[in-house]
Amino acid sequence: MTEQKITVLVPGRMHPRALERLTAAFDVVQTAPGAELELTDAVKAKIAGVATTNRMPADWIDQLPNLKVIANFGVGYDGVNASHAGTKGIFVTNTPDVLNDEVADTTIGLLINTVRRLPVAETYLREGRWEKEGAFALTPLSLKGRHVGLLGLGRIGLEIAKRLEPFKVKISYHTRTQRADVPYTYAPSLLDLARSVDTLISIIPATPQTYKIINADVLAALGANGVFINVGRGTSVDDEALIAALKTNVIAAAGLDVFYDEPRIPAGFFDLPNLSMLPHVASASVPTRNDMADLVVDNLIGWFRDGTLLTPVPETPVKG
Ligand code: A2R
Repeated sequence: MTEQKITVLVPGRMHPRALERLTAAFDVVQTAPGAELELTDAVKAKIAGVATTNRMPADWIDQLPNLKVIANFGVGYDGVNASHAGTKGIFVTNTPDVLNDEVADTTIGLLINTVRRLPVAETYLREGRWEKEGAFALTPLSLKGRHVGLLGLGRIGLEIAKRLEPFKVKISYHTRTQRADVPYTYAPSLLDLARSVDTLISIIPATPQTYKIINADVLAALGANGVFINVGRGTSVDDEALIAALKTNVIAAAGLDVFYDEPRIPAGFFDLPNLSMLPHVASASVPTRNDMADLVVDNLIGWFRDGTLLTPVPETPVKG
């Protein structure tokens, strides 16, 4: 196969199935985390494709003179400088849609964990406290009768909204552009959304415009019965404001799957009994991660076979 002559760089870690398929189709150069671009100029000149897990800054792109395409593992590609790649005629792909259901399912799980304190209740049982101390304390919060606001109603946000419908909660949303195809109430700003709901779910990408937009004002608007859930990106949240809001009951509870500087968690988070945390696992099942791995590899194979990209990002548009 002609693909075997093409060199693909894997800077750092990569899903094992993606790596296995890449190795079968291409000459793969994999570098260690922390030494991603430690390569000779001759090797750098051979690299035509990159498969990465959300890391490809401009200066890495600039070191690869013959790079044609960067395939990102993940729907969020904020760690890949796609606009810089675009100016150089280099295409970027991501892995949308194949993870929508998994992330939406996990979001509902995290919401219920947060409101009904299920992980705390299980720990109580496992520690033998049920038998010794009696029934686990009633949860002050309930999902019943809530009004949920979605910050972001894209591919994943819409799946979350559909899953919320059978819970009989009211649903509103805020995006920059109102959607004509949904029955949910539109809020023209994030602050308007926070004022009108008691539960806020963030499922927006990390961009300069979304940086720390969930701030003290938004949390105050959400109110004392408020629940905040983040399954988008940690950079959307002002962590100091969130810690203060949870400590002083400006809001009632929060559930986070994503963090500002993963896997480092602010020390203040661990002391908050009204915070439920997951280690960024929303898409982390074997079947869903396999589908994401296949999409990474199929984008690269398609491109080097006949110029087909299955899922190019908007900054580098190509017809698939
Ligand atoms: O604003 P719009 O109309 O482009 O709607 C998008 C919304 N969004 C924003 N909403 C308010 N203010 C912003 N500055 C802003 N920027 C984007 O986020 C849209 O409704 C949603 C993104 O949807 P998709 O592009 O379909 O992304 P998907 O697949 O739902 O994934 C969302 C994010 C990923 O970027 C990862 O960071 C994370 O979830 O896994």
